[in-house]
Amino acid sequence: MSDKKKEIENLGRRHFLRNSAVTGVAGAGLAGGFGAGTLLGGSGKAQAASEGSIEVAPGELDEYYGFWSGGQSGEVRVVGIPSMRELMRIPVFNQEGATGWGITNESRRILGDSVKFLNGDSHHPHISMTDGSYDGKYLFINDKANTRVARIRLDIMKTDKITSIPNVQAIHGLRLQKVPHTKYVFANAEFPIPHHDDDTVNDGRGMENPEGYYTMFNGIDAESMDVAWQVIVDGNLDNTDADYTGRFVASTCYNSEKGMTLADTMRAERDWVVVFDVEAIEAAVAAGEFKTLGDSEVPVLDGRKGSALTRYIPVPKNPHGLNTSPDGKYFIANGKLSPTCTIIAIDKLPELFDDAIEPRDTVVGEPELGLGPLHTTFDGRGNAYTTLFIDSQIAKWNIEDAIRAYDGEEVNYLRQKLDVHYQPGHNHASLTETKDADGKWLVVLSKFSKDRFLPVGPLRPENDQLIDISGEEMKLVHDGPAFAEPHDCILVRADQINPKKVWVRDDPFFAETVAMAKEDGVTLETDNKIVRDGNQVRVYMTSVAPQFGITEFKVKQGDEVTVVITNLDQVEDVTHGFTMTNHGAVMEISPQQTASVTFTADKPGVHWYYCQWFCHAMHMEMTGRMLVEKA
Ligand code: CUK
Ligand code: CUA
Ligand code: CA
Repeated sequence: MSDKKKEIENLGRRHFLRNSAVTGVAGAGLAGGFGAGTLLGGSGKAQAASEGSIEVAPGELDEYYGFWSGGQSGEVRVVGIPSMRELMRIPVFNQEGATGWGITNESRRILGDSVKFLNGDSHHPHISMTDGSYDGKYLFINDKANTRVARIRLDIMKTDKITSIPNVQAIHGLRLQKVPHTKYVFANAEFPIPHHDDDTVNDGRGMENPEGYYTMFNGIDAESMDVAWQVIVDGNLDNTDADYTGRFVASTCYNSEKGMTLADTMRAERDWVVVFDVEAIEAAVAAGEFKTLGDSEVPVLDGRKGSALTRYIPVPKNPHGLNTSPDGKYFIANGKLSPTCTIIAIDKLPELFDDAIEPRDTVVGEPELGLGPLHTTFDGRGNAYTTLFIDSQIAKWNIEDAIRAYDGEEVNYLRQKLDVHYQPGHNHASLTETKDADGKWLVVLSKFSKDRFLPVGPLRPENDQLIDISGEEMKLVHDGPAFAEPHDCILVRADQINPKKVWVRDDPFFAETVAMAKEDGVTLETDNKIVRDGNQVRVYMTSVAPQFGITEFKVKQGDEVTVVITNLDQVEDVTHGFTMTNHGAVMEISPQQTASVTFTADKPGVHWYYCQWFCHAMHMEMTGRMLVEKA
């Protein structure tokens, strides 16, 4: 195809997408709400890769870890940057057959009662911080689908805690306290539900009266993962971010109308950002100024309009992303149905809480950027990068210039617009949510890939694009297809993460299994032993490539069998597995790990088990037999 023809086709498909996106909104009667559209205009074509900049040669390592939410797949993915190679998948809210997540006893304990859910919807991965820098200890992520928050231990890259949040529906926005350290995980529950006068929630009464619906902002203790407190708000809650003093957290609300339909949620020209005063919340909890709801013991505070705990700052219109600039100066709310972002000066918030100024007095800028601003990220050099969903672009703009323009100065705050492909949601620059923002790489999570990859049926991959932002100009350097559906990602310097190479034997991840073995008088590191306890049979064995410690055991039909395997291999990367054929039982056993799985031996006969993780030249022969006697 000629270059010219290609260019025409490119334009054609961009227009198609853009028109359909606008029509979708116009159909709801709102196209008139948008501003003039692009101010600079797109460059029209992708830039060529700057020579060699993303190449990570065979045998070389990436400079950054990326942690990707897996969206409605419920998992977290680890990606190398700049190569964009997927390094690992960490199952969280999903069931996963390679490692046995949701199947092994260790993972089922972590999933707790919520093990009954086979799905999750993870959006916002964030790593714990100390003094505003990543400390590499934990990664937290929300589950919108089943109202949970999970923690991943980054030394082993496994989920180690999952908490179901009571009295609310759908945890969406999630961020961490940055300073002095991550004491709290802040989690926005999105959907308002009926609250009742007798301090219960959503028990079937009051369903016809949306006026009585509320949602809550949640503070979760990052160490215990218990919910520390909940704050009732007006409207609903979308995204959130914290400041660099430890005192303030801000959340967007797109449904100040408390509408129950799409049209209702778009009626008001302005919704708001609600700012929470964490110190005031803690003081109110300490003073006992709270109630509890239903069976839950979590302190519940009233943060509705007029409360001392919150302030509501009007911003246009159905705002979405909320991002703190890495210099700690600003909260930036992304307008979505307004072509603007709203810049809120954090140093004015103490005055606002003292009622010395009005809510809008905290707004120091409101730059017009283009259609559908969703999320903003930063390079640490004073520039912001905002995704424009409808325009399919990234707008690079200068924050201080935008503030000057708001003051009436004639200054162009827009630096560049770059086409992305297509319909970007989140974007994220390296280290941007910490004070160490280094402005090297920008990842854009495009919701549509359309024609960028070979077609794979009606369901298409997303397109995660990598942009070099180290220079004056943004340069698109890589397209990366991704399965459903990365909402957000973070980029962390490789030296900030220190994963273990093999398990340590006293790891709390399998401590309960070790305790069970102790009660059975079994030393996991040496014993191959079968313990019968009524109709429960516990089969303890070791593994050393390419052999299980027990290659034959006998049980009775109907027995509940628990297989516990301790992998004695010390060699990095020699992971074994255990799969019992036709029983749905599977697990990963990495070097020095103990893992266990429980199933019912409900079929008489011979059932082979095998190692499903290729570990050795004789891996195929790493098998054994379970002999089930007829009942
Ligand atoms: S949200 Cu998906 S594009 Cu859940 Cu952070 Cu904005
Ligand atoms: Cu052990 Cu394959
Ligand atoms: Ca609204």
